[in-house]
This record gives sequence, C-alpha cells and structure tokens, in this order.
Amino acid sequence: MNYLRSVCGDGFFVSYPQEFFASISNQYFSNTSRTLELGIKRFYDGYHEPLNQFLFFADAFSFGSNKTIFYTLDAEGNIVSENITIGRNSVGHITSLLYNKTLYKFSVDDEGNVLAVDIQDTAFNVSVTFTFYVDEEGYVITNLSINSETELTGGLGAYILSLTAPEDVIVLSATGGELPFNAPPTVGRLDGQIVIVGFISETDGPQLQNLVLVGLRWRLNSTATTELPLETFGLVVVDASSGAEHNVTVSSETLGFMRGDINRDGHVSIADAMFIAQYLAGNRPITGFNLLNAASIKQDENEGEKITIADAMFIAQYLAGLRDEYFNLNQ
Ligand SMILES: [Ca+2]
Repeated sequence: MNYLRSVCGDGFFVSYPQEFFASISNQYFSNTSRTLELGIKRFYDGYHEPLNQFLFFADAFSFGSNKTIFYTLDAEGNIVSENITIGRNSVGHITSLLYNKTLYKFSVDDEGNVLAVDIQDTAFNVSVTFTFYVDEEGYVITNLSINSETELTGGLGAYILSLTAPEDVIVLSATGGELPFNAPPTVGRLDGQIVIVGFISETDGPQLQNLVLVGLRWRLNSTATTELPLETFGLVVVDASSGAEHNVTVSSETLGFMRGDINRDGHVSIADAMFIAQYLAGNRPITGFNLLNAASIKQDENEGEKITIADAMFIAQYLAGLRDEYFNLNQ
C-alpha cells in the first residue's frame, strides 16, 4: 500500500482509509499528470498499486461520466483544472485516457487492476528512411533508419518496427545498425507484415536522430510486371531507462518494388539493362536507383543478392521473349 506517505508505516492506511484518500488527493490535486507519470514509471518497475490508485482517483473524479478532471498547481498556488476524456470497458473500469495528445490504454483484470499499459503518442512523430547500398561482399543492403525531434528521457533502449509487405518480399537476413544497435535484430513474419525487434543491454540509449537500426538483405520473388508496395506500419519505441513504451506516429516513403525496374519508372525496359551495365562499369552512380530491383533479377545464393552483369543479361533475354516474367527461361 505504500505510495505517497510511506513514512506512515505499514498498515496505517488500512486502519485509516480516510487518510489514504486525503493523502493521495494531495498529490492528485497538485499535479495530476505527474501523478499518472509516476504511476506508470512505478508500474514498469514492477509496482502496480500506484497506477491502480491513480485510476481509482480518476474514476472518483469522473462521477461516473466519460470525463475526469486533471489538476495542476502553478507556482502562484492557483489550481487549474482540465476535463480529460476517459474510456471504459463493459463493466465500467477505466481502460483509456487521453491527455495532451497522448492516449494511455490500460488492459485491466475483472477487478479493474491494470495488467498492461500502452502509450500512443500522437504528437511523437518518427520518420523511417530506407537507404540502399552495396556492402563489401557485394550484397545489396537496405538500411532502415529512424529520425524524430522528440527526445526520450533515457534514450532508445528497444523497438518493434513493423512493415506491411507482400509475401513476395523475402527477408534473407538482418544485420545490426549503428552502435549500440549493432547486434542483428530478430525478424519475423506476421499477418502480411515483416516485424523487426531489437534491444540493447545499456540503460542509457541514443536519441532518435538519423539512427540506423538495421540493415536488411532481402529478395523479391515477384514478376517483372507486379509492383510490391512496402511501407512502415507501426513503431514502438522503449525508453532505455524507464522501460516506458511509446506507440508513436510513424511516417515513411512507400517503397515500390518491381523486379528489374532499376530506374523506378514503372516498367522493365532495355534502359534498365543499360543502367546496370553502366553502374557495373563505374560510369553511373547508384543514386536514385532501386538496387534491390536490380539485384533480384537473377537470384543469387541465400546469403543475399548481388548486382552482376547476369542481371542485365536476364532483362535483355526477357525483352527478347527468351525468359518469362519471373525471369525463368521459356521452355
Ligand atoms: Ca525501368
């Protein structure tokens, strides 16, 4: 039961429940949002009661409605109050709360005690960028980096990044990104999504400023006439210090994959073969090219895809009718 008046000793509030109510009211009235923050921090530390007590108060001040009251005591001693929208489950327990563009969602048990917290920060914007390059072994890598102006108190400690991707986009392997995220993350497939999960062992993480999280070696299994859209679906970032999870608003470009369409003009033509030849001869920079579209024409070993002159040759053979739209030889 110890929470705000731990000086009172065990059992005090059980014997004097009115004191318990008065004591927490003090905290709730002086700064409600700080009380919520403290409750969530304690929850992630494994102490669930402060958050349950907070929600008990939020419920008490709602008087059964779908609004509750948040208070802030300013430096002059004025109390400012604000109506906050709350959501309830079918038996009336509070399951969500919207404050300052942040949506707090609570999974609760039958008694209304919190089992899990999900924080969706609609004002916490993160952009995801895809960058192609060729590594020292010649494999095409796509780096995924994130960027945000919002700071995490303890820096980034873990993330779950999900991309919507057709089944024909295959992840062969993943490499780590920048320190301390240099260990390969775990990559999985779930309901039409590629889900990438990574974490660090430090309790002090980097900020989200052009931070490379992961490099992917992948492959396209589709045809020369199908465009495969890939985009960021969601991102959860976790504070390395507090463990607080933020379900952020994420934006990214949509990558339109099409096997063979190197210059991304929407179709496979002799120009694509020419660009590969010019790139391999060192006469054309890779800027603006979709390197995975080039590397996935002739498929290489399962460690990854390389761009070779065979890719250009396969395009020529496809255009001459010797190969089908999967770049397989016609019988
Ligand atoms: Ca093209």
